[in-house]
Amino acid sequence: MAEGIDRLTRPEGPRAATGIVHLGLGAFFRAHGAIYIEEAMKASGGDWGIIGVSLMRPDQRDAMAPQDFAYTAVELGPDGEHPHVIGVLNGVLVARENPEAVLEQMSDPAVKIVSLTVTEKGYCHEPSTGKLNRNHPDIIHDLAHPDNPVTAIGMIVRALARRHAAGVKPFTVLCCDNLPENGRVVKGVVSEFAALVDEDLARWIGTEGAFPSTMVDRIVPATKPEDIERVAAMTGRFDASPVMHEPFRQWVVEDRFVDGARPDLGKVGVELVDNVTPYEHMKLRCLNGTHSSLAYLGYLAGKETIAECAADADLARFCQYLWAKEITPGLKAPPGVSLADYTAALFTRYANPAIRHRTWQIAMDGSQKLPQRLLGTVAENLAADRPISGLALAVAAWMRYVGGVDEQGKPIDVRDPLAARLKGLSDGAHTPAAKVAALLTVREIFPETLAANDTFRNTLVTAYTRLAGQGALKTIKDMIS
Ligand code: CS2
Repeated sequence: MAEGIDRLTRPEGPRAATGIVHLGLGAFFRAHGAIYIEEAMKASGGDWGIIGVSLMRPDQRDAMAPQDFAYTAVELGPDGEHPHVIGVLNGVLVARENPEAVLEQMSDPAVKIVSLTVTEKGYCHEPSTGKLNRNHPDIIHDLAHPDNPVTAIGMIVRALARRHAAGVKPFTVLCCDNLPENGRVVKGVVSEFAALVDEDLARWIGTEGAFPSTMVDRIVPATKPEDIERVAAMTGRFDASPVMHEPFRQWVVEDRFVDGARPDLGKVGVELVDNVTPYEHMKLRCLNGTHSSLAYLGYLAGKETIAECAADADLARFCQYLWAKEITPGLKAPPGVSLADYTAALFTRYANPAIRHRTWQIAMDGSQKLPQRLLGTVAENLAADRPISGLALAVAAWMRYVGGVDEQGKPIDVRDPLAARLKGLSDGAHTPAAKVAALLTVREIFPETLAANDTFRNTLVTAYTRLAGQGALKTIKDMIS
């Protein structure tokens, strides 16, 4: 701890009783949903205090417990850094240490919402189909040990089973991850898992439960050690776990909660809608689609952050090209939204030099991200005779990336649940065409029809060959000139 500096303390005032359990307490939720929920309680009251759950590691709890679970959220704006102390967390549980405490908390009738940010891979589904992966070792574990679950899905089903048995209504499951129709996907995997346990339970979840889909947006780079030092110097308080975020935020939520029980989110700028799909397509494809494209191409080109990519004239033009020619032409804009304004604002967000969002961080878990970010657009463009060369270049860059060697011949630290398999496929093939063919066989990522499409395959081979032969920057330059 920085010497002579007091530890951060909770903001004064009464503490709200717990109404929400949040699974997967990472920086994103603490910089997004938690702040909205705190503001909603300040505006309209309600018992919506949050118990966070770390699924695996105790670090987050251990860092925050000495400061009574308060933390600093720092807005990184063009005019400087603005810290706010957030006191909405009532505690943090660590599921691996004590799954029973988590199940008890989730079974408490006072808990009305279980929200989640467990990242794409946390749903143990097949990204290309959205179905539960029944061969997932953790799912096999949770089916065999229902009172000792390790996955969010196992925890939700067990807690719902206990509520069902006790005659307590289900909680609303509020997914806040970047999945397409995220509520529907979670409902699907939860129902499939529940049906393997007890048909009656699955029926009850289907009729009484609620799984609203949401679109979440705020850029939240991982907190770095130097951020912790800077926050201490800025605020005069030591916070072991601050979060850093951009000024922009958006949360669009389908207004379907069990008994309508939720914080007054509409009061604080959350958009409550009947159908989130157009918002979520826009966001996943425009933002996350280009984020991943810049992450793979930028990483290969030696760019450390998205802001560095945005400052590179060729990568910037490539990103604008993707939006204008390949992504937005097939999108249906949400009511009242101009896609041109939306993407222009996105570019300004990317260019914010205060946000040091690493390409390596965004490149993680590509196998779980590609389908909803890039491949859906590719499939629709192929069907409608629209261009795909920019998107295919991004997918080819991912193929190079998972090969595990950068353009200088240095190893890449590839983080992905399928990393070993992807590397094996890439290493086992010796020409660009063979590598593309090998990686296209991964059905969890590429659906059969897309993998079999000759235009897609040939465009990928051309792109891969260029990336391997002349590097990412030259390939991009040639493509957009
Ligand atoms: C990013 C997202 O890490 C990633 O894959 O694309 O976390 C992105 O920053 C958020 O979705 C922005 O809302």
